[in-house]
Amino acid sequence: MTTTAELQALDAQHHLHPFTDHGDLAKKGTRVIDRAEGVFLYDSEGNKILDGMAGLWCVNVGYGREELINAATEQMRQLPYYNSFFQCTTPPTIELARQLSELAPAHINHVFFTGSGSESNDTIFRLVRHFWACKGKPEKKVIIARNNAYHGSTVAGASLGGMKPMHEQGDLPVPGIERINQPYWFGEGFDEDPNAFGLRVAQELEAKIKAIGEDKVAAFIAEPIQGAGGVVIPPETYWPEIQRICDVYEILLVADEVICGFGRTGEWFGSDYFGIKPDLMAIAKGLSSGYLPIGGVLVADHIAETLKSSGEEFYHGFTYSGHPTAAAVASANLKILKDEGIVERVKNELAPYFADKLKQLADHELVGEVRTLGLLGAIELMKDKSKHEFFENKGAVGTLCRDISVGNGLVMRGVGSTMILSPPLVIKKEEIDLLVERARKSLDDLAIRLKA
Ligand code: PXG
Repeated sequence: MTTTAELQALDAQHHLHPFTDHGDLAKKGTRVIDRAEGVFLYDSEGNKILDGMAGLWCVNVGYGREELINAATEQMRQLPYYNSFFQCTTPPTIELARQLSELAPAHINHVFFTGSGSESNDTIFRLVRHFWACKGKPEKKVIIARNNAYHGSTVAGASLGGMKPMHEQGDLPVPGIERINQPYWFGEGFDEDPNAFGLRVAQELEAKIKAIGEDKVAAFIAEPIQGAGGVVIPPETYWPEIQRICDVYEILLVADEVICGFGRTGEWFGSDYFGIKPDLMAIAKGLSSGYLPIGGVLVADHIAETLKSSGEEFYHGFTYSGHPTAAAVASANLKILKDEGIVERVKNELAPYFADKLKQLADHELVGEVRTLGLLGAIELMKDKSKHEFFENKGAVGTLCRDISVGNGLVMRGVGSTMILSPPLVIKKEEIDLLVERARKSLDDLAIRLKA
């Protein structure tokens, strides 16, 4: 058997990791995750770790689901791969498109398949421009996005995203993208009434559209709740105002549902939670619970009809668009979510329980705010909460807390000095208790380390 040390040495020699400082990584060594069951991971040293992040916000039905394994096996035997180009399709692809049309809001009945969330947003970038060109308004090209948003790592994904360090590498964003502020009340609007802040930040969209000219603006893109940006939950006033503005100025509303989709908020989509009516929705992650890579763009009827009647080809698509094995697994995953009533259970039982338990951490000396929505949670760490004072080096504190937490048997993700949680949707109440217990121990350990 290969030892952990041997695996780590080979990894360091040959594997370039995503979003990783490799010098730092080589010093610490990688953690080798070996197997998983339910909500628990097991590393190569035999440690059992509660996965508070559902992989990377994606393993919604938990690990080890035989239904998904069987769906993949059966489909691979029947037809592992065929494409959707050249007037072809496959039965699992058709079935998944049908299921998604049923789950999506009533005005959405088409899907364009991709292999990931980034590809979905790249598709959206091209699709909105193509759509307006088909409508005879080719000058409607600008896409408005938000600071600190995450829309993926491809050129369009990273450009639409609002992560400065990503833009600094390789001259991004590409032209044609404008940006407004995020509705991050705790970090950027703390002195204001939250609802007044939400309204004011939403109205930045209107001001931006007016500055550019509505005849030049194609779309506005945003995550219903920003995930990788730190679980930024907008005040109640935010989304209705955004919807109003998009309607008034004829701007396509694009919801990036890559994290919020498939039950994370206690509704099927974050858009359902906030009562908005997007024209396009990017999906991935929870679509297959991460068992196989698959994503897509859900397309509103009026856009699909425009494309279908344009008499033109949309010159866009991927080898793996509508991949039959990935589609079969995604279908089986949606069936589990439906048959087991997982989304309703998140809404009625788990989200209130999670909120109640996690908010008990707000009394900790390091915790400035705990916020949750559905099974998304954020714990904001502060240097001095009585003065609303953040740490100078937020990232170092978040990384330290993350490492302590994994050592204590809980995966939390640090975004700056905000600790993030997004557990599998099948987590049990006693596992939520364990999660919160380990999170508290990690905060206590962190406080000791920071004082030393
Ligand atoms: N949109 C959103 C809202 C996302 O969260 C993507 C698009 C891109 O999806 P793909 O499948 O191309 O990765 C994402 C992905 C993190 C982290 O550290 C978050 C994501 C990916 C990797 C890391 O929180 N989100």
